[in-house]
Amino acid sequence: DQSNLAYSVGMTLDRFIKFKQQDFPFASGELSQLLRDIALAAKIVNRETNRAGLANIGGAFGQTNVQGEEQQKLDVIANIRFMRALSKGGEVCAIVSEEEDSVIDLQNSSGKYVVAIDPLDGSSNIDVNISIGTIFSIYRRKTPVGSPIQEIDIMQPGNQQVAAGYVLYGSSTMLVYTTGCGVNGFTYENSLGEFFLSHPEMKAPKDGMIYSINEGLQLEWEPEIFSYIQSCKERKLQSRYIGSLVADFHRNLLKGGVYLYPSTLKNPSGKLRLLYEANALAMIIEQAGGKATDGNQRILDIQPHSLHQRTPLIIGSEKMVNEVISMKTNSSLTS
Ligand code: P6P
Repeated sequence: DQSNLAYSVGMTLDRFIKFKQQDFPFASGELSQLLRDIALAAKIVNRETNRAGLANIGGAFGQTNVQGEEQQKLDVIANIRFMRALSKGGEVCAIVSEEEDSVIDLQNSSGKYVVAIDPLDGSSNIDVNISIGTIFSIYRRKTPVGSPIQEIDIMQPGNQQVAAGYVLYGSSTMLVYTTGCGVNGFTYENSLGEFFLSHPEMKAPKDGMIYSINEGLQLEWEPEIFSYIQSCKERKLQSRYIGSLVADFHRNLLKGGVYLYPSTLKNPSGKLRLLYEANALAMIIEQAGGKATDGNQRILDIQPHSLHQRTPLIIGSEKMVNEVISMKTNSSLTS
């Protein structure tokens, strides 16, 4: 099939980026370089993740991050690695990271791009050897290159992304990304130190048999979420929830399904972060023919107001997301 062909003809990420740059006649190669910088950091974090159990770096680091969560050593390492790769690469002027209280201004007078990143999402799964992931969004700065970074450069809605992607450190490590011309998946070949095109032109099935939600929070769900999950059970759909967003998202993208993290009593705006989790996955799923909403509006249209703001997230196969939305419409009509 195509993936074996791609592997056999050695379509590496590097070759693919170069090949795809032809889609952008005016491209100057800076975004291509930025994507390579991200892939390099992913290779390094992949190695650290695989060694976590042995090198005793999987345990809690004892410090807490801006989210007040116990910071795992790998979180710290991943954040450092991606920060270093992005600053050394020379294409980035500012970074928003889950692990940093405020915007990191790289003082780079020639950097055109702003990156929002969750260096290692789902890090509570590290110690139990469950897949974890990196999620990233890439924006062009709005103010002139070389001028001071301003809020308008950072608080951009997801519909302004020039690229978005994730790395899944799982049974194999994959890099999946889009630059607005479809979604492509690359699998890492450890022995060669290369990502190979394994999932060309990924498409989200329009419908699916899988729903992913933390059922433990059922008593806190809004009525339309409760109704939708009830309907899933009546239709004997499969419940699959790993507790690692990238892993749940990736499975649902490949097989068809919907992931929901609605508002709860503890997190009235949901738990997931808009800038460096929801926006990237929303761009990917739309490019693959799926949908992403906060229950009221398209994720990509949400105007951010703060770095670490949360959003409810309903994301996956188009038909399934539409069913959740229609539940909400019905419940608001009948209430
Ligand atoms: P809960 C991991 O902490 C994470 O950010 C996502 O990766 C995951 O989908 C979600 O939170 C799990 O949250 O409340 O169900 O444990």
